[in-house]
Amino acid sequence: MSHTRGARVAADGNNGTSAGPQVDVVVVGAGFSGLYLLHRLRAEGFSVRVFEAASDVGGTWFWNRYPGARCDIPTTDYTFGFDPELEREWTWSEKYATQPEILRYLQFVTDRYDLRRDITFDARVEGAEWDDKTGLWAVRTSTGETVSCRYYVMATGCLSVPKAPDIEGAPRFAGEVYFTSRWPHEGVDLTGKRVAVVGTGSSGIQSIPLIAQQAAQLTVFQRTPNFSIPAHNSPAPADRLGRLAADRDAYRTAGKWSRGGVPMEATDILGGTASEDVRRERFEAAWEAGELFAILGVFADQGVDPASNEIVSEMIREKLRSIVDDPETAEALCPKDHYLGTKRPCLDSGYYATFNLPHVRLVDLRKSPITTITEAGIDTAGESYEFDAIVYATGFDAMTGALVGVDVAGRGGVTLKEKWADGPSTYLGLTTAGFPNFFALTGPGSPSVLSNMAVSIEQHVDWVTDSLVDLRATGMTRIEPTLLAEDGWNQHVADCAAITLHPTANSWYMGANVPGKPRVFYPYIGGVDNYRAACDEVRARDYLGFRLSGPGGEQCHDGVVRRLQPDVAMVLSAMAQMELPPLESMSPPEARAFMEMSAGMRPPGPDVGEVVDGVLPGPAGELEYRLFRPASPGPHPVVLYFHGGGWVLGDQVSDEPLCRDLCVRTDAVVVSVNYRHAPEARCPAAAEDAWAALQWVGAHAIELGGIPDDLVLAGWSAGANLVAVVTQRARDEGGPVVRGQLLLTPATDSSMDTGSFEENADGYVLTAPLMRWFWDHYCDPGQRTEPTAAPLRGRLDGLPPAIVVTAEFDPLRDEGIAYAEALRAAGVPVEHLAARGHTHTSLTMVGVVLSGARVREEIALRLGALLREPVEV
Ligand code: N01
Repeated sequence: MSHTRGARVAADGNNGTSAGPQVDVVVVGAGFSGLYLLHRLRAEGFSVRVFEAASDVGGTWFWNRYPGARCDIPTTDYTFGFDPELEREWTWSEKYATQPEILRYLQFVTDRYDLRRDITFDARVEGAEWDDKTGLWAVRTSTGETVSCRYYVMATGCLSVPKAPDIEGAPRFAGEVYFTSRWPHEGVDLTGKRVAVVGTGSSGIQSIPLIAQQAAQLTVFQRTPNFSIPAHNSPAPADRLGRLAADRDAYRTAGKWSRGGVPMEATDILGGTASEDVRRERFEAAWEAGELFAILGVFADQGVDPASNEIVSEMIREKLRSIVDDPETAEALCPKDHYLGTKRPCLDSGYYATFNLPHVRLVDLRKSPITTITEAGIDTAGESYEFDAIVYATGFDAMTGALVGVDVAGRGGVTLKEKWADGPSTYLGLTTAGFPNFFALTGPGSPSVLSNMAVSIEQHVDWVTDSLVDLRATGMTRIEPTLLAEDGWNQHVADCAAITLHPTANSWYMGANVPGKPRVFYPYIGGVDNYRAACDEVRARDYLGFRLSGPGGEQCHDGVVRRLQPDVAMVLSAMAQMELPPLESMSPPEARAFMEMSAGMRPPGPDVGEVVDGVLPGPAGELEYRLFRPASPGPHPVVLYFHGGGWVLGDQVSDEPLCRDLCVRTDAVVVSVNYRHAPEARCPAAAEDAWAALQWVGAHAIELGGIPDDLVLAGWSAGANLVAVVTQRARDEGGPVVRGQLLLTPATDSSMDTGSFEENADGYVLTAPLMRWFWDHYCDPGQRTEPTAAPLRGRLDGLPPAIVVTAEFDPLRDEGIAYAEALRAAGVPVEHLAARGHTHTSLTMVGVVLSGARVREEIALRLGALLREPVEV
């Protein structure tokens, strides 16, 4: 395609239809994202038209002109980084620029790249329809124009549609009414007036100190107190400027590959284990820095661990109490109903101190809700107030409001609003099935509002532009995600959110601020870095999860780009970085020493009531055990547990965090018994020991604080293999009574030729070579097919109910599934839990792989049912 500078005619209008599009791309919105997209597409030779509802560029920064409006990401970072020349030509005056300065910047960018000539202002896009026959979009605007285009991009922003005022009586008020998000361009003079501000999110908190400077009386109506820290606005911070000046490219690259889009030193300090001095020091540094990501990153675990979060939250409350003179007002301002960060914290300039002014008053709507707005003011349950002006700082229909607000109809006339009635569904937050050639920049399912928007916008624009260039180069004219890819992405977005505290809050991130809006977590919280890697991978794998077609042919590499649980992926990547030697390259004693050292670094697992060490008699000497007793009064059911480690590694304490977790979740005594290991004691020594342990524990239940005959066997990996073996033997030899068996990612067969063995041969901790090493140490080839080594080959009828847990990325997955199916076929009640996105080891990583907790909870529920179910003995 040739470069058609300034032309409004698409260069590629040939997809086998008689009429081509009027332009290649229609873009909605001329804010940060629309402007950069126009620049990039034009430079690549695409014809583009941008429609903008406002009378000028700026998007968010055109509309939000309320006093005090500033960015909350330092302008060293909240700025375009795509062109070093542009960066040389523009100098920000402050750490956090004001709205007028940001608007001037966007106007400067517009003029510098001569963007205006392709933007139609005062034109709102009202509808867009896909024609599947022609492969074109028809885009309708409020000016009556309809434009056909090949690609339709909504660059409409995440916080651009104000939430409708949902307060009874609002239209009745006879005084002046203002919305922070639609502030009059000529400004507002509130001097000498009685003013109400409703809402204490970022907009309220930024504007209240300035409104207080003018108003004769200011009354702030607060429903939810929000966390706010001082912005400490000043000239741009010297450290960031210094890093930028020293190596601009390195600084920008660090931002692109950071979690939030701003270069930051990530900490591995945990709130719970840090000393009081360290806690205080880290908090004070973040408070002084006055940066969002600093206060959100005081501890590595504050976004996932309530106790760690509370440490930072309480330190903020302490600061607040020290600023606000009136203790009752201070207490009302203290956020207590949500975890720090689960609603966006604010950066303020004198917000809390404003409440010390004699003419400023806080009304706590939790105590005294608004009953109605009257002609003269606001009535609460306790009092009537009269005002000259009401300012609504009540927020936005975030992330999806602007997208579903336009009548976008995809294939078959289905609208985006219809498709997303139960919540947004996207692939990469950019595209959605049924809507070919449609892109939503910074859409739901992308990091967007959780990140530095400037960085996220550039990444999205680059991805879309590069994709359109790729399509053109290969003669493709259509791109659409598959349902498989989209469902997989939605699942990944939800998995990422589920391990955080975010879903607990009534936030706009959750759609909770708009009545009737679906409650899901809208943005992607897996990090700008991980997100960028996923997008890059999709392209590198030749558009994985997309269907492409055009004169160049058709292609579809269907698949899911992120299948591992996000925290499992993090652990695997951290392990890969350590370049650890493979266990099978070591001797068994070396491997044992290595495992013991690693175990010393993990979290210990939850507290239990009591831990008791003991020994029991085995066929070749004493067997050590460790018993974990619940804190609740006994007696308790008993879980006899056998550890994993391929019959070569481990002992009665090697799975301690898992045993503690089982103890707490099931409220049962867990007895973890050691057994002899190979190669010193080969098969069937371990199974003989496990059998002896079962008999002894069965006979000594009362002594151990257990309920007689209320016993299940549990084991992980090789330990689960032993459980299966001794359960079969207990059936054959008439006891002891076993109520059930928990087989966690069990080794059930020695064939090592299953699909999962090949698929997951490498990269997921338990590798195929390691499994072979275990079998070779444990058992002679001739013996491996005996049921004492391979329980899958044993007789399975008449066994107690089983809970079989398999992990998706485990070489042993298929033999676990085979065992569950064979048990079921033999008439044994079986609950099979398939742990999606987990590995052989990840479910045991208590306190490290947080997503494993959900699976262990499921296990505990089922185990609890087995233990407490009355059975005929
Ligand atoms: O909106 P919000 P915002 N009666 O939704 C209250 C970005 N931003 O415009 O929490 C009484 O946060 C509502 O109460 P509650 C930033 O990402 C950035 O302030 O629902 N009160 C809440 O207190 C931010 O997060 C900057 O209980 C009602 C407030 O109104 C996002 O935009 C500046 C109510 C709304 O807070 C949105 O911020 C500004 C009712 N009926 C915005 N309805 C920067 O600093 C709502 N509220 C860059």
